[in-house]
Amino acid sequence: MKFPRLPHFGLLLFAVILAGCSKQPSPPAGAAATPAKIKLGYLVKQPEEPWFQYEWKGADAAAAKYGFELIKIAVPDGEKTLAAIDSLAANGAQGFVICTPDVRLGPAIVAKARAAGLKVVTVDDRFLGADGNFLTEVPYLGMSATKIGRMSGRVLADEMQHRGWAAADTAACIVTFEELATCRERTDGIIAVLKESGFPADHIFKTPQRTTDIPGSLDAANALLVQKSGIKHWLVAGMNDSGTLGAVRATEGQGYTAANVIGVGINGTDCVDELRKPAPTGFYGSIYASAPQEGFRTTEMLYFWVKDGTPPPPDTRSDGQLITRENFEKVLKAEGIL
Ligand code: FCA
Repeated sequence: MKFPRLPHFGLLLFAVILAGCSKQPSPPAGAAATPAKIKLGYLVKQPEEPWFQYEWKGADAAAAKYGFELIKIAVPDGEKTLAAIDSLAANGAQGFVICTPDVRLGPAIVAKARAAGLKVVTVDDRFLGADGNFLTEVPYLGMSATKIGRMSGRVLADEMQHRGWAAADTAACIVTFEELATCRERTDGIIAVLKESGFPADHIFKTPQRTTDIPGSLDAANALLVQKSGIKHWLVAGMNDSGTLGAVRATEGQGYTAANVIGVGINGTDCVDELRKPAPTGFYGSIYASAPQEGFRTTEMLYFWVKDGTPPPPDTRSDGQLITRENFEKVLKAEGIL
């Protein structure tokens, strides 16, 4: 069977042109099948604190590894938090990690996120329900607070013994922020270990900080120190580095020197300048918990939840390790902080 050549060629040409035309408005080959990039938010209450900057850094590393887009937003109050959720939804995000400025905002945050179809993972500060109990249905990742507090207490007790201080003229100044469970568990852990180690309970003084920053803890410690005379040595601790740093500054203001003060922080990210000072201060060390790993792991969990529908475990805890002037550079270098 013979086909006329020209018409056949003409048809073919026509088909090629048609195909070419139909391809014009489409994206480049292959792109049409690629799903849109996953977008995830990371909202933090105190972006000025190095702790949260390092969480963001860890989250950035997860975004680079898995190829999602990370939207970092500072949420210092409730209004900014709710506005941030609106903005994430408008930007096409599928979920967010949050360290909320107020744990009692939990139900409102969850309701807003649900309405916008966003998944939520909490980090550090766990949401509370209207009944005051944890909102356990929202996945949480945070410090092993009691354990880390107990480590801080152990360091205080051991270093006091090492320096040969008598309990009779030593007292403990514990700056507290009991509104937050993670903070209360830490300072309770510190106090429990001091008591277990034989430190007199009536020499342990709690003093509440109104704001969770250095000025807040400085004020809290000052209020205590001015009332207590005749104390030769102070053990100083709080729920994080800022809590302890403010209290150490307060002891300095009252004329105590590094030789008379043992200060132990928690976080390990916010005391780098202090540990780098040429001469030692009353800030002896800190229990380092990995902020970069918290940032990495929370966003990694959220990514797989969005991508594959695998929900994160309900409660994940991170551990701590002591850093002092002797080892902080080595530990923080290994963590990518220095
Ligand atoms: C709380 C504190 C932070 C950090 C975090 C793990 O949010 O405010 O400094 O300690 O827990």
